[in-house]
Amino acid sequence: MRVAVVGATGMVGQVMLKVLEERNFPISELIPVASERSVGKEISFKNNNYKIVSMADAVAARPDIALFSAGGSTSLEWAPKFAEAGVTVIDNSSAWRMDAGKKLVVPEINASGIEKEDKIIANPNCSTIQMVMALAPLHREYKIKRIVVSTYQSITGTGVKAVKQLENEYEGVSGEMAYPYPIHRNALPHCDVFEENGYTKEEMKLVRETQKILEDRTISVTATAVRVPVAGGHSEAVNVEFEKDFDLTEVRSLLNDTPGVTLQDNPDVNTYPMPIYAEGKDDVFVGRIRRDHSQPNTLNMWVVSDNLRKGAATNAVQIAEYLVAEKIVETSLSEA
Ligand code: 2RA
Repeated sequence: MRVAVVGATGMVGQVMLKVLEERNFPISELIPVASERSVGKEISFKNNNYKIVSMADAVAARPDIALFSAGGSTSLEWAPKFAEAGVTVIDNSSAWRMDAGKKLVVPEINASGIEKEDKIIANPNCSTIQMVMALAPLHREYKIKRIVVSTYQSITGTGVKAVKQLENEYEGVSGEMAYPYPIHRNALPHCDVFEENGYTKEEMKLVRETQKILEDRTISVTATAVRVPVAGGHSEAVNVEFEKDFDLTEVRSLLNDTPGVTLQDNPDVNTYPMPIYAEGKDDVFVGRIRRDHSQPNTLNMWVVSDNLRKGAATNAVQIAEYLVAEKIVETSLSEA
């Protein structure tokens, strides 16, 4: 496979390259793509050096698959150009996620809906991916009625500028601000921008994307997304009401049997998910599972995952793996 990584120098792009290498994705040629200022620079991949190319040159090279993590505006402009050239795009931005004609995919849940005609496939938002990974098996069994979720999101979700801001604040030096306030010793109830309805885009992604991925518009979701001075991953307190009652032992068994989900749930010995444990891993970790006694058919859980991996890069690479395994993408366009 000839694979382009668009946004190869960014945080997620770098993790995409790492994951492609770790999972030995069948790459015959890598085409790293970044902004004009990076064109010509070299990156190392599988002990080979590759020159970064421009978007136009990457389209002309006609890769088989293009993994995008370059922001929504770049994706809106360039993903269609790659698609028109016959390239299958897997895009990590929010640009295409709610487009009725585009698939929004978490492979373990709905990859089977991908067809050859899908030339732009959307990677869901990180906080959505980890939540639906934990909830999908329970939805199938007990049918979700309502979700109340509070997130505690890593600064890596914002990017390099936020990581640098926290480092500066640790060291007591001033510098460029990624947030309107200090993040050190703080918690910001402000991820992405505010919409007219008083919720942030990040909170509304949890509402809209969850309904699309689970293919159920009857699911009610309300969210509060908070940025915290944590690096290793996003954490979420999820309260979920089902149409049907459940058995806690069965809930644990369903989660335990779900590929990509790892139970970490034994408070008696201080075992529960934490970002310092999840960092660098691909699973979604679930713990603090307990019945919500304040109302029937309702469950509480704590969900943690590395937002740069399963929340972005790994999910995108897993979609690419599915495309190859199911022969949805097979021939190398350059040889066609
Ligand atoms: C964030 N989910 O955490 C968003 C984008 N990565 O900021």
